[in-house]
Amino acid sequence: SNRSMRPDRNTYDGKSFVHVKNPYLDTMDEDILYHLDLGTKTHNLPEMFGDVKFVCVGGSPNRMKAFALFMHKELGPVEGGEDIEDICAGTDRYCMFKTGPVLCISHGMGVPSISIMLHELIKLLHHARCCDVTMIRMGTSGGIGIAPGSVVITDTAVDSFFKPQFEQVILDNVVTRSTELDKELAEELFNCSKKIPNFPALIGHTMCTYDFYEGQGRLDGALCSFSRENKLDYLTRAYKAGVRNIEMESTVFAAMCRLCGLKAFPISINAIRPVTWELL
Ligand code: R2B
Repeated sequence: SNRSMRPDRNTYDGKSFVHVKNPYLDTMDEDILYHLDLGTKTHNLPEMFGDVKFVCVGGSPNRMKAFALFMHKELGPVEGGEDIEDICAGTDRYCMFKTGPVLCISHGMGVPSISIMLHELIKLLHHARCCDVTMIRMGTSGGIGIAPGSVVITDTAVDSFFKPQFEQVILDNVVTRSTELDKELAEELFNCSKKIPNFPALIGHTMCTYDFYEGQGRLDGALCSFSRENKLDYLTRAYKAGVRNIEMESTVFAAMCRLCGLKAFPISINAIRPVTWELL
């Protein structure tokens, strides 16, 4: 047989499976996905999720439910009627909806919140033996020097120093992980956006910060230790480095998906004022 296992890409028979890079997982009798209220002994994960091809994540539970309902209608008449149930109803940490091959999950705000969700979601996709999965973060963000309401398709997720990397603290070590994304996917999505009338979209770098206020140069937090000039200087340097929007999850999203063999891209819509920065 010409069946071949490609450990480098985790492909089998041309299909790409999800990597989990943890030798301890195989030795565990049961894996409990605490914050999703799911587990390998309590749920039949392959039956529930085996057909998932697209995972859409976003910060707010209500927005993810609205998107899941939209997809539910788009995909046409399906069993179960008009409504969809929150699969993670047993926890109020995250919410999850599935319609056909599309899984929608909320991730809360910031790197630690999305990272907890991604650990458990990636293990879920692995246990369910899903293949050829594409992950999309559909988030909100603040644009820099671009029209409010426009959509940024991220080609590279960068940190606060404009570097394409994510620094993960592991025990007391700092491990630097790449945040490089699939550029072809970004182009593909951009081409789709051109076919939709009045849909302002662009490709650019997305900067991920650990703080919404001082970390993003806002002057209206409880603390502000820099001047208006410092802020403009920083945002101008970010713009010159290719950054077109700022949010709080893209680097860990890119780094974790990349390491686990998942195609991923973040896209984010820029909120209308006061979140969009105009560079004069
Ligand atoms: C965008 O919006 C949230 C902050 O308001 C945060 O989750 C992000 O990345």
